Amino acid sequence: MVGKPIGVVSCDRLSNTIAPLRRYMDIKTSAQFEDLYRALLLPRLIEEKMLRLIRQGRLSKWFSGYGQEAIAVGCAYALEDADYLLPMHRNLGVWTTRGLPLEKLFCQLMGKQGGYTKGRDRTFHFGLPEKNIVGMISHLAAMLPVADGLGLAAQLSGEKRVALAFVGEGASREGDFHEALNLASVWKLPVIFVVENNGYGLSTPTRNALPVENLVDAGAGYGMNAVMVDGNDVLEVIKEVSKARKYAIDGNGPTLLEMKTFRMRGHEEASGTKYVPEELMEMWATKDPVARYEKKVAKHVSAALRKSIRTELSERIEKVADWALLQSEVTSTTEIELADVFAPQPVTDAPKFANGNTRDLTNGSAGNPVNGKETTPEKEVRFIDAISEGLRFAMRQEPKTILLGQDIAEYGGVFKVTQDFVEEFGKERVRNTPIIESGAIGATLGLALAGYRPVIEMQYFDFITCGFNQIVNNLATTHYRWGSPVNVTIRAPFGGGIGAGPFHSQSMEAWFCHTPGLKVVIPSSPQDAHDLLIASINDPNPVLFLEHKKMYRSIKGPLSEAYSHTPLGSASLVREGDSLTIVTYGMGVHWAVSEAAFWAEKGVKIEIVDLKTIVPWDRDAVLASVRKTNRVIVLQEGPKTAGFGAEISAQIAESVFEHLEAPPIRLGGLDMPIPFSKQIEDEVYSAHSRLRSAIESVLAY
Ligand SMILES: Cc1ncc(C[n+]2csc(CCOP(=O)(O)OP(=O)(O)O)c2C)c(N)n1
Repeated sequence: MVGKPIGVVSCDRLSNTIAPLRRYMDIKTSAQFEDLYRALLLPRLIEEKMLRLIRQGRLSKWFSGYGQEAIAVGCAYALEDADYLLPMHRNLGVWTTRGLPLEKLFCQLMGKQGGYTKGRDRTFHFGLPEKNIVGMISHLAAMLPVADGLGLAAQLSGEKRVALAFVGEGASREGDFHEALNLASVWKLPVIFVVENNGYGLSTPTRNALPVENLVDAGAGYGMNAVMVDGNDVLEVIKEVSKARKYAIDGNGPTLLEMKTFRMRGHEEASGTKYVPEELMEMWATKDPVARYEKKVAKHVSAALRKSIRTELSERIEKVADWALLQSEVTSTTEIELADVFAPQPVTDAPKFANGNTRDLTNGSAGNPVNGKETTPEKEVRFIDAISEGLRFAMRQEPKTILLGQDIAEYGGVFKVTQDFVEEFGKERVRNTPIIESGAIGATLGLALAGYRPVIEMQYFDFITCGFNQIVNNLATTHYRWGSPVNVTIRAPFGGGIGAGPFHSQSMEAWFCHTPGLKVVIPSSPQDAHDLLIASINDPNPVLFLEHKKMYRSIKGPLSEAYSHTPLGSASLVREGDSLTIVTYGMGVHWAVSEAAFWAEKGVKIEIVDLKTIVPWDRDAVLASVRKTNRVIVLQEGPKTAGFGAEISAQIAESVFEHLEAPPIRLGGLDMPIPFSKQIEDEVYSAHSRLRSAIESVLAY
């Protein structure tokens, strides 16, 4: 790679930017050594400036990478611009080496107007798609599975690019570390995992957290290439990352690089280093990466030149910092903030029809016995078949639709939703994952950021808890924090009534409704399941799509032979009435329909609103119905306390109180784990067993 054009870090006084660097696998000429010197020195000098600002009380918080610059700079330097970088809290050198305008970077670091996250997230928690940098969340190790997804995207598209993710040795004990390394190795993904072993995880020394002396020894356990690197030698970092990159793009899979270094400052500036023995600090001070590099390349970059570079960069930093400090604090409005929680939905999801049919739903929703008006032929299908068909449609519609899940390929999934999919779409697009919910969900984020639209199947909804962090903190927050849409659909068979006990029966949708940035869909009819699944996959936001497993084979209904866009967030009036409204979703719709038939014989007309999507939910439809009937039961299958029904009920009370002739009643499962015994589940736990008496009391009020 010698002979690539030379790039120089320069102060471009016109554009006020530091020019992006060029990268070399092999640095030989004096100009190249000078170029790298500038790259290494820049984050050091910015750090020093930030530390001065903290001492002056002009900056609130700072996570220092002082003494560790060779790692961030070396990694970014060794990669191509197309490669993905996933930096952590001590990796300022990633940003500077990728050539960000210092003005904007400083605004971000100081929380000023004009920063990358518009004041929505702190210091280094932001991604920059145009620079192929993916932003971290606070949760340690959570970005490692995301790197897998980016690597998978590169592998699927045949692009020669890698994803490099950083993690501290402390965070390497998190499950995401193990899940990510495992997945990358099994799928031979072009990913480089860089462990920055800096001696401490907050106050805990490495020896108290790791059962092995060297993390590279763990590489064998993942069947992975693993190399120990002197993390304070920028040339060695560049050499090893370059080798790992070549190894990855040649199709050999991931590499684990353990980079030994030391944290020379407190965990964050305010916390100090009292617990670190003096001798350690002194010993590592002798290995300072900037001083070492200066010594090593003295004959290429003279003392005089180094001095002038230092002066030039320092002056530039002072100037930018002074300017940034004068920028205004971030301000915004409710409208602006709420508008960015979700990526805007396209006006239509413009389906490319698999069979050329179209269907007009403007007069109502399909599968809706009251106001549906079908214009194309229908067939009678089971709930599960409608889901399979919807999924198949989405797969045909867009080749970037990728399915992931446990046992979903040849086996067809435990419920057989993806039976025969491998035959039609191939194993690249229908992928069995290891048993790693968090690792696999994290990987879907990477795929989505790279332009794919992954659909992941949870084997059972209950196991989604093992991937909770990725969903609520990573998928759901990304668009709001730094603007990248996250088109991921998580399918999950949920619900009880099948005698499956506490861990295969849960309806815990409420956990996810409390998570801004995530949509939650719960269809009750085959047609809705089909159409809403396609709409979910077309939606540029993370969507949790819950499929009631008891309904898979017990519920049948018409399915139109064509697809028409059904927007997320609109409810159906399943049955019209005037005495009482039941607002519900999922299995509750079927309970309500059979109960309404019973009351109809007594002349009581019950109206049923099927929400279909609970985030966002159709408030207008609910309130309109309650205004009409003046009595309401909100019915859910999951436990009553803090269930989603509580939200609906509260909003009814807040908004149409004066229309109510009885208090809004919430009906849900008992607040207890779901019992294995069918008798206890059906007759004690289930809300269904209490529906009739609830209706009686609301009518009698
Ligand atoms: C999941 C999670 N647990 C705890 C924390 C709080 N925390 C932030 S940094 C840190 C220490 C991290 O140590 P290490 O991974 O070695 O990285 P270093 O800070 O040393 O670079 C801790 C415990 C967190 N951010 N995320």
